Amino acid sequence: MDIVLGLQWGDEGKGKFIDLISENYDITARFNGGSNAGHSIERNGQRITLKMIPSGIFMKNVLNVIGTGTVLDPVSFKKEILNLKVFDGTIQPEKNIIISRKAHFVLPTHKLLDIFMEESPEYTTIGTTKNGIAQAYSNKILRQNLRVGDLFSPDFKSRVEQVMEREYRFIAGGNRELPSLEAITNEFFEAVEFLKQFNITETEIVLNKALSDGKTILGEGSQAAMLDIDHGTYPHVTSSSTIAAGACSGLGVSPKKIGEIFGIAKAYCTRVGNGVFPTELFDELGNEIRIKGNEFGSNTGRPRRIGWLDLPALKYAVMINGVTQLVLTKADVLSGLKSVAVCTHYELEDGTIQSVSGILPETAKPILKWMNGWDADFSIIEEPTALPQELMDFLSFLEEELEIPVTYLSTGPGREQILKMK
Ligand code: 2SA
Ligand code: MG
Repeated sequence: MDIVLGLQWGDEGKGKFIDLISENYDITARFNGGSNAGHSIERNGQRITLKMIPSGIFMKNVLNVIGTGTVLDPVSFKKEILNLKVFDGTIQPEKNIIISRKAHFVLPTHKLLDIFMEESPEYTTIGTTKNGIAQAYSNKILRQNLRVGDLFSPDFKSRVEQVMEREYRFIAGGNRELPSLEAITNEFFEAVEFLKQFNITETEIVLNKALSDGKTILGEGSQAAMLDIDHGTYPHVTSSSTIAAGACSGLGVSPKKIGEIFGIAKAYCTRVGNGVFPTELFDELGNEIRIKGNEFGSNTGRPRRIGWLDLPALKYAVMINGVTQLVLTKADVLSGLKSVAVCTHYELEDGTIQSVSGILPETAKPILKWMNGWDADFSIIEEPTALPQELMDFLSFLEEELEIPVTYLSTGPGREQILKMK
């Protein structure tokens, strides 16, 4: 099994890359997260953002797995499937998506709780996508949640109602305007009915059997390393395991079965939501990059924060994931700048210099290395040899620092705009 994951704070372009390489695999499998993901894919000049559906869905012969480590919101999933069918009428998602019995449900009250906690001064504001992700995962850890496979048990309805009533009461205490409990409960059960047309099964067995039959699997991560619940910039992280190890636990596949680990990084950094971001740009240049790079949340539309490439954080991400190949995206967005910066180290308050870090101390000063910028019409570049020398120097610098090869370079948002470098 190979794995694709983001190395920064998300939106590195995982969807596009998976769409490109998934034709080489028999199966793509999502191992973490839920409808908080936004994997953008372009087809015939049109763009669709996948949230829960694995990015291999456009390949007719690829089986798509929603794995055990994910949290599934049936209401959002139903909308996503209906939307996908409008986008491309030839796709039959019921035939080539299978769902883990052990994936956890996101209940409607989880989403209300997410909004409640984000807006209440009594909680730390994370800047979540308000999809109820943390609430579903925390109920899982508390062992109070319902799993997808529970929908087959006779007491499913009463158990859902019990949890929802309890959570609704908790939020309603705050004098807030809420949708009626009955309406959201009905909507949930309708969406659960819709879900029944999918094969809900022990995906671990399907995946491991596929591997022993010589089939190939691509594990698809959502969010990214610096948003990992354990290793990211806590508390401003998501609630799942976003790293390579999370693919093993989230899919039930042994670490011994892992081959290539593709890490996706942008030539600069972005992040949405709150949290530490040492290289953040607050000036007009940051704004220009945001607009040129279309850096707005693909689901929520939130403007993304922009900053220079952060090597100490990227080195940390490469290290904890064991990345074997780097896929660099959005270098084209920086085209035309006279010079570009990379943060190579942090200087801490006591003068210590740090070159690898997953903590990114709030008071650390980023030490920037300025390099010559590049300028090219990326829309006509079809070969690595046509790339500007300054960009090649930038790539060599990254390879030296990170000690891994840059094997793909994205040259624009279009599906074909990607170069195989090695
Ligand atoms: P959550 O909703 O509980 O997972 O939020 C917790 C933190 O994780 C961040 N997060 C993301 N960051 C970037 N992209 C994400 N997906 C969408 C996209 C986001 C969107 O691809 O554009 O549409 O706004 C994503 N999902 C979660 C989030 O910002 C919090 O910092
Ligand atoms: Mg995204």
